[in-house]
Amino acid sequence: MKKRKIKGLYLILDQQHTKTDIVSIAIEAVETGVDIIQYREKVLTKKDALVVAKRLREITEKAGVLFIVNDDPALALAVDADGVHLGQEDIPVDIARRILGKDKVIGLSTHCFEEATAANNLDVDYIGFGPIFHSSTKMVTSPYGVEGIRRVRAGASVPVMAIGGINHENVSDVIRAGADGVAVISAILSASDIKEAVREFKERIKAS
Ligand code: TZP
Ligand code: MG
Repeated sequence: MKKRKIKGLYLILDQQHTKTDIVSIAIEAVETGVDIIQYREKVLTKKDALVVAKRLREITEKAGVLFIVNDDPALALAVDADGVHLGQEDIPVDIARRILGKDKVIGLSTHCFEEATAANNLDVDYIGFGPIFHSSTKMVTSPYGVEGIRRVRAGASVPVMAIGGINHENVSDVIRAGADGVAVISAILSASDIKEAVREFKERIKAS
């Protein structure tokens, strides 16, 4: 099966960053047009994470939304997710590819220009690059700004998802700078109205 292009609004669901159940957030997000959902689990046991991942897979499958599991190729395979997202400290891309096969999506986080360039020699389907702005989710000392996106996009052979402090106010600038999509945590997870937050992102991305 041909892999879909990675682009648009990429929502990272991490229960550590919200009091609202992430499964209910997923339901609202797919109803309002989110393109990709990532399940990011840093706390639960594998067994409990499997229960959440299964639910998220059902919800995304039904809606035709791409589903990515953070860190864990085995969990991704167990629930037949569309792929996995790896950090620089995670299992190497070539090993993940061997585990997952050629049809699954592999994404890689990059946090500097060297890592972004090095990703061109790896079998990845997209890279995440950031932080673009200051973020309430992650300690950031010197964000790259939209200039960073421009530079990474120019040198990248795969789609680039911008991450870090992206919100309704700055998303248009990020897309205009060349990002194929935006990966978001707090601007959606901490919104009082999830549907409205997703809708607004989608409209701004479309208009950019
Ligand atoms: N990597 C770079 S910044 C960041 C990650 C995981 C946090 C993004 O979260 P937010 O809340 O969208 O700034
Ligand atoms: Mg990781």
